[in-house]
Amino acid sequence: PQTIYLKDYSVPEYLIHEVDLNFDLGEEHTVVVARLTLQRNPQSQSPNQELTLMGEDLNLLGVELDGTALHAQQYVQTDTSLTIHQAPQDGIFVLKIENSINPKANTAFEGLYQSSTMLCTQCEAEGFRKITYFLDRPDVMSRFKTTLVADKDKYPVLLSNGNKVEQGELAGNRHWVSWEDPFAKPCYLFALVAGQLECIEDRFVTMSGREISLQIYVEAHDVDKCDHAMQSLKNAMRWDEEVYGREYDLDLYMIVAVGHFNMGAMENKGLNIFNTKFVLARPDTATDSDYEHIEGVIGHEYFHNWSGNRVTCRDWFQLSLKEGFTVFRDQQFSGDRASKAVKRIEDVNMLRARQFAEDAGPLAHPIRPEAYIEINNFYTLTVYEKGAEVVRMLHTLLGGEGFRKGCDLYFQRHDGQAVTCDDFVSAMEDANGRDLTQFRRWYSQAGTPQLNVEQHYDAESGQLELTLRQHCPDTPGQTDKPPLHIPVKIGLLNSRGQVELIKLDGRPPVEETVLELTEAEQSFALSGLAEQPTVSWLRGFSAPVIVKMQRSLEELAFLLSYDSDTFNRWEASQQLAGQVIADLIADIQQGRELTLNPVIVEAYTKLLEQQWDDLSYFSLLLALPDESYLASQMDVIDVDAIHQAREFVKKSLAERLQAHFLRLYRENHREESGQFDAGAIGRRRIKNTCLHYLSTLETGDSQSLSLRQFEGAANMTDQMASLSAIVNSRHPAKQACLEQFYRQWQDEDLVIDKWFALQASSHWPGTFAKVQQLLQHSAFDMKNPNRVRSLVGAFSQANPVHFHARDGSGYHFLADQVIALDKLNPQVASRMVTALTQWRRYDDERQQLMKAVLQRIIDTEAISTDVFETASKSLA
Ligand code: HT7
Ligand code: ZN
Repeated sequence: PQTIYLKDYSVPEYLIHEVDLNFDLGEEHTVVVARLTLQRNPQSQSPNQELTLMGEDLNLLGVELDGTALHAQQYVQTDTSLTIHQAPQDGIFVLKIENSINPKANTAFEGLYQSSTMLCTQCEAEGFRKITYFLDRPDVMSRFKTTLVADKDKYPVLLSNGNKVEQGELAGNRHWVSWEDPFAKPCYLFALVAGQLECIEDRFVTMSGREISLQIYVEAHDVDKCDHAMQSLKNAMRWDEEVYGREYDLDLYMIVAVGHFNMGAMENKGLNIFNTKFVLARPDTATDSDYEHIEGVIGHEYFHNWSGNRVTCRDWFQLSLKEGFTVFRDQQFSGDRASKAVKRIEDVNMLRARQFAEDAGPLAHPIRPEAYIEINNFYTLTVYEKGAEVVRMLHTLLGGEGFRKGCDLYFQRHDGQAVTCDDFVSAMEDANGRDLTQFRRWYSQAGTPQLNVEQHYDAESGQLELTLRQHCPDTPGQTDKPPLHIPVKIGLLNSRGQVELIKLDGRPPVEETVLELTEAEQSFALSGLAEQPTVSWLRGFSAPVIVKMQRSLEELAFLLSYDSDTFNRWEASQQLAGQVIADLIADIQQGRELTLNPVIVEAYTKLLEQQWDDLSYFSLLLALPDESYLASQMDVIDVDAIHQAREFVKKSLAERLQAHFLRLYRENHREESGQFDAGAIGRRRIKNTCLHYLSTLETGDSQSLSLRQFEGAANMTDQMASLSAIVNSRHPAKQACLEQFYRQWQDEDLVIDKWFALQASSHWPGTFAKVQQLLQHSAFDMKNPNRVRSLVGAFSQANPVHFHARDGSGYHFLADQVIALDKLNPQVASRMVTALTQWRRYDDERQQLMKAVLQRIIDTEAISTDVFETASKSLA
């Protein structure tokens, strides 16, 4: 397979000003007629006189140039292209291309495909070339006019980008609708939808007084699950006006929910297409976390209208330009909507558990990659989540106002353009008069920097010297990396746990400051300190780095009690529990008897005896670090010891603090069904945290507590939490509850996904056999990405003990599924392979087993380039 390099970028040889598309839609046979108005790009230096358009899986029916049919000698067709010889070099010309496609046969869900009874498109990154021949690259921006023709009964609703301009009836019970998008856009933002859909409507009045019609399209049985998505959309529209001064530009904003979708959602201009998972919610079918994700994803796609659509990417290496920035914007939005502290912790938790692993493994790449085989493999945690952290660091360095000035300049300068990450940083520099040359290294350097911090207090002078050293480990293709520009936010605490002011470089004293680390080693002198303070490092997780420092359990308990930074307070709880668990892991490995360190019991008791306003935050303080985070702290991951040690701590805490957990449970247990405010969410969260601890006791009382909650649950959060407690313990009603749940929800696909995922991620013995049985279940469907993720994905990515079974059965299972899935959907198959990429982190035996299945995948005949790239780079 061919590798594409950023260094080879050159401007397009031709421009396409206008695109007039006509679709005659049928599920197995759709005819596409494209009239392209082209011109040679005056900026192109290429001597090439040919016009090469990209196209895949297309059946070409005819080509005309300026009204004259071309004969077969005037063009050449390959599996991936159509080249017109002697294309006009001067002036505007029109190319008419007619081709047919088969949406029903398209199980890869790129281009035009069928989902249930509807037809829909997914064009990012390179799906448009599966619809018609085109210059399928984001720096070719065109105005689109689209006419859809279809059977009236099968496809009563016909949608595309922009505004509906005309419609009419045809003979044979057919009809047509024409759409026009006034904004030039790259073809990856093109969309069409046809189907039997119901529409939920609302309106939004923009800050300049324009009325926007908001429409959500779903299948009839889902009409009662759209209220939250609609409210989220209105919240996002208002928020973008208030925080970024950005207003929506068309008169219509449409969202369509589809059941078969490779990712979460897609920001097509004026016509977003969403995975149903990120639209549909009713209190009895969706959990609080589903509600939060829906609001986040609706916001994300809406925010793309500016950060992605009005200003787009020059090429796919710049993907983080739109994705990192938009994730940062959606994180800010969700933080403003609920609890900033909780949102930040959840985001960092995910980043550290998953992106840090990616950055330390064989697939590590900079947020702006330099080479790829298959661009779909680069929609990664690094591009999205680390990309958002890089934007957040700009926000930290420039301050809120400076960052906003930079954004305003960026949008004003580049509106209607396809630009680069460098252009984004330049706007930040120019708006703020700052030099960000060194900061730009974050875009090109892979790997998670490590920060060593030291402090030296001199009682005589009252000075505290802070010394920071940075080092970024080698990653594939990158060694000896130069230092980065890292913002390190700090605060000080005195021995009574109060804020100690920071006096640095003669500046006025402040409660908190950002140290700008630019050298490999750098010292900062803080003055006027009567006693040695405790430093609270990297507040709010101000940079995506690993801080290396030893803290005693007592020091961590002190920070857990007194740090005024909500992130670092939680961080102290994680490190404290992490250290206790790490000691137990060592005990297990040495065959020693296990006893619980009383420090953690004291720390938890203190937390449990306090009053908390933000109960969601309180539950996070009580949550033990995830197994994946604990694994990231070990040189050689020992999945069994991690699991055993963590379960031991959970159960021991439950035994010692049973009365507290039970009291908290009772105080917060209400039969609430439809409440989705911070108070109700917090109550459910803390209550279910308590239930989680109590269920480890496996007493008659704890079992009836979870069973009672399961039977009386008035919302999905409570129902899932209790079912999870039951499934992950020796509960006598386990099988009955699982059956009852299935019977109750068999007609709700998204709930059945939860049912699969819960069983696939259970740590209880016998899970692997269960997963194999579930693969044969009538509700399992390899063609549905959500179902695959909920069974194969949950087992391989959220069930370390069973997936990493010593006999390699989990690895073989995954390889079998990847190979089968690859024939249908290479994109999703490739994502499943990532569960195997961390093989170097395990013991020798497991390493051999994982390598062998990766090799088996690579050696499979006709394996896709998607899977080939992920598997072969994993082994490299
Ligand atoms: N920009 C969208 C990316 C996306 C996508 C990429 C590859 C294949 C399928 C896809 N579906 C959506 C989503 C987003 O980040 O907003
Ligand atoms: Zn996005």
